[in-house]
Amino acid sequence: MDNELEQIKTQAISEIQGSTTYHELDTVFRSYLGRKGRVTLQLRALSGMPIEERKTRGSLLNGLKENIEKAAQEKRSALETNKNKEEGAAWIDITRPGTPLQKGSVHPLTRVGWEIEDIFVAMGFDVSDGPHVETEYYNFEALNIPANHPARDLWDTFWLKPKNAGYVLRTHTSPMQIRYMEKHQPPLRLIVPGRVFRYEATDQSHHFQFNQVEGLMVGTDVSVAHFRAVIGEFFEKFFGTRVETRLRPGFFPFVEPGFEVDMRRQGTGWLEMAGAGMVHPNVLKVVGYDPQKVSGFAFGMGWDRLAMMKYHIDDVRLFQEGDIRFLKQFV
Ligand code: FA5
Repeated sequence: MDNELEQIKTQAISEIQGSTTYHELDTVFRSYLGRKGRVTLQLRALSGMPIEERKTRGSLLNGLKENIEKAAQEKRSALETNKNKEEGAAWIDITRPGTPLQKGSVHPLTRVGWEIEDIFVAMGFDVSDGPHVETEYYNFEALNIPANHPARDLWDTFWLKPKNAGYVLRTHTSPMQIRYMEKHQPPLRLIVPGRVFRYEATDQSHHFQFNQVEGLMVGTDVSVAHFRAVIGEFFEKFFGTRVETRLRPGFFPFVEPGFEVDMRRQGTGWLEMAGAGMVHPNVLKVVGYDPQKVSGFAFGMGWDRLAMMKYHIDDVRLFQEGDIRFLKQFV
């Protein structure tokens, strides 16, 4: 093969092997052996040549043509194999069962919160919420706990800086008693579910941030008997059975008399569930009510403790650790 044909062969084979798609391969192939391809034109030119030259050159050109066709055929097969491989990798068996999606669930404390609200709403209670950052006035003073009163030590408080600005993370939901009474007139029935914060060490039944439900009922002749009836009805509905409760005397500056409410379920000891009492006359006066005409009861219940009792959880900290193995039980 003369030099020129040798060059065409090398170039054609290299271009053919470098093709990455059928389309590219076809274009290369046609540039040599298509109707106006380089080799085709040379084949056509043979007819004008003297017979001897035509023979020699014709055989060389036909050899070249065969080489190009062979190389193109091989490349076509190679592309075919790759295509099958790629398609094989992307192939999806739509009849295969899928991986089930992980199902989320409502956090047990949220669920308990909803249940608490439903039960009290059914008894005619209004539901309200208040700020987590509270003023000293609402968290303490208006609740009959003046500055420097030893009762302030009952609640270990997170003070916001600077301390003399008088802002705290509310230590209980009781400030909402004041805020609500300032805006409403008796008779009233209210619950306030919400988060509270205390600067204290944690243990099985104590957390530094937990949830309470405040309850307040004010009207004419509201008495401890009303409180017992309401709280008894609540426990029965919440636990779906009668539960044993007891009232112990307890001190809270904003009630008089005050008591602690304990409850016991089969197989468990007594657990303090709530602080409660008859609203102190000073508190009624602060919001402009006349203690001679109206009376009321108030309570502050540990919502996390209700969840502990309901689901037989022996450590309150589990509710806040976000451990998926624990939370999965409540799906
Ligand atoms: C109070 O916070 C009063 N505000 C309750 C009250 C309201 C009394 C209205 C009278 C009238 P006490 O600090 O005891 O009280 O908390 C109330 C309830 O919250 C407790 O009975 C308990 O169930 C729950 N509790 C208290 N401390 C924690 C804590 N660290 N972790 C989880 N639950 C707690």
